[in-house]
Amino acid sequence: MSRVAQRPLPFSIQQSHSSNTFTYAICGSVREVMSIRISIVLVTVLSVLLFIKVGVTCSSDRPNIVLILADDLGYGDLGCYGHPVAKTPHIDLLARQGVRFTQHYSNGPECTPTRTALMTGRYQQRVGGLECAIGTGNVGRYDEAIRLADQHDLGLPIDEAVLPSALRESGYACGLFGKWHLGYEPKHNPMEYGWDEFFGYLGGNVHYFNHRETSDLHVLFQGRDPVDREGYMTHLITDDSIAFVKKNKDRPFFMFVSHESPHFPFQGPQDHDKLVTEENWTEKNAEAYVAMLEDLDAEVGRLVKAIDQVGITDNTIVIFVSDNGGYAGAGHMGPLRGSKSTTFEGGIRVPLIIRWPGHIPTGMTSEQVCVTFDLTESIFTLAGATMPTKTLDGYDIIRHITEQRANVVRTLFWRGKRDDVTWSAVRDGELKLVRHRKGDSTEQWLFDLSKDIGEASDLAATQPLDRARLRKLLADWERNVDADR
Ligand SMILES: [Ca+2]
Repeated sequence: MSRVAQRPLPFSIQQSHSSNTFTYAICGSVREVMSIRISIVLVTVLSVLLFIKVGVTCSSDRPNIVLILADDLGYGDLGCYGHPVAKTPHIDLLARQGVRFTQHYSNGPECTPTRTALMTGRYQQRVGGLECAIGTGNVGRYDEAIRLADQHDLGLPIDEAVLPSALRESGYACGLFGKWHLGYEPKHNPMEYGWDEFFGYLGGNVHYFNHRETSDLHVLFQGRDPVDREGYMTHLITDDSIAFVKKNKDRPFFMFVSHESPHFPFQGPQDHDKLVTEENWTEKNAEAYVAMLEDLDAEVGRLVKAIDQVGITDNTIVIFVSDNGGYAGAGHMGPLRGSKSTTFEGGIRVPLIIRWPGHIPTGMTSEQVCVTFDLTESIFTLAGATMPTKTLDGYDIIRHITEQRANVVRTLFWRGKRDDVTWSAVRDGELKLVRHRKGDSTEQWLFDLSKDIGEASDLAATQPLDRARLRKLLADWERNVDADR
């Protein structure tokens, strides 16, 4: 007992000594009453001080979150995922320092849909008009999107976007650097969604050197204002990201580094003088593509070095991920079938690497099936942010890793639209149903991914019960998300 009583308190008691001295000058019952009152006041004051101290400690202990999103980076586009040519030592090092996922999916087979899921933490189909990439200059590309564009409403509705606003409310500094692609209208400017800082472009892709869209539209913004900058897009994004890290290193921050690379137009950092016009905007160039990948890798390395140099390595989660599969004929999808815009694996299975020294294992490979909005769920939890009233669809994948849980079985859905084409898919455990509809014609396939990662053997005819079961899952899910509009 005496040893416990002599243990130093976690706060100073000098103030109580001095107050107690004061009480001894008062005599009789008055002295006792005063003593009790003063004690109550002291306990209250100390409780408040302790609470404030604990609160401050928690706040400064909350991790920084750096989310690096590559654009159209295919499953096989990194050295650590088997690219045959490109050298990506910095991203490979991140993988060795953390966890590399082999079954991570983007929520959409294109840019806008995946980014919608990232910002909302829910299936993007719960929001209208965002199941296809918004076209250059704010163009809707399927019926619902066209309707919304006509009424100047094509973009992410403010009340659906929860990620930056919730983190900001919980005390995080929030910065977005690079691509937005969730609306061109002023009411859809990123600054309206809770970002403290934004530098980047509103649409899907720009010329890497003059930063204009293929239509010659000026879309580069600093906050709410149009801006002109000199330099290669990937480098400008990194420059502003590093400045944000230095500025906010002493408080919790969430930074969304939304790279353009390696999306077309295919211009490497040395291609200043290459003539890029509307005619050759999407023209493939293997050499330029590799140069873009290697430059992206170097810029990720430059950013991570800056994070390490300001001394916040252990309290900063770095996530590297892609928004959809690689562009056909340019990106590498490794053993996967298909490419961007399809719901074959090549369109949606993408690299994901997470580094958080001291909290998650190093050099680990995870086969846990996961998807973009799992990152949203994880970030919410890490930031201690207040969960939105709408239920998020994700699974906390970072907690899954930190607690080293056994892999869990997932049932996940995809649907993307463009013109009269709809690509859909459902993955339930290892079985996956893929459906392609164009006008009135429908094709569908059933695959067992545990044996057939390349989706080469269609089981639809030989496993009709599985096919029917997955079709029903997909139909039920479509009814559910469409009812949310
Ligand atoms: Ca993309």
